[in-house]
Amino acid sequence: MNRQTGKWTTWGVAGILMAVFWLSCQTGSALSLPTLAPSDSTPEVEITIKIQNRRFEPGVLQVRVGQKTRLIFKNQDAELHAFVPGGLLSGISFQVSGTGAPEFNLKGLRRVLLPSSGQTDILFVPGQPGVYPFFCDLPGHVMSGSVVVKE
Ligand SMILES: [Cu+2]
Repeated sequence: MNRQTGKWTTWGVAGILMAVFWLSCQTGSALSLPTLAPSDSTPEVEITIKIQNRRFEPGVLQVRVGQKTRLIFKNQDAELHAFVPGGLLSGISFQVSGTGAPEFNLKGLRRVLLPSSGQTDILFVPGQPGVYPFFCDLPGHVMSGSVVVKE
């Protein structure tokens, strides 16, 4: 090995060490974000939305980017309602549980039908800040609300 090669080898090793360090930082930050995996014990924020007299109550919800969030819908009316999430859950992972009936389309979750006295939980981690309107699309129901996702 001549002097020139030795110099480049040193730089090469330094470069690899920097790449490994950078990758470990990336992995570290990725691991600190909450996921929906059962092993993830990150605390959840729970928000209960009551549906009563054809209204979502509260109508405006505030959540945070990266905060594991559980929306709990309780239909206290004697009739069927729907939760249409709009773009809120587009491109992110979510879980739907409870007595609601989720319906899907090519974009993801189209809506969840909420039976009378039923409860549906939607667990997700908000990804993008913004205001996401939601509504009930059953005929004649003029019901809407919005989720405000803050940084
Ligand atoms: Cu409705």
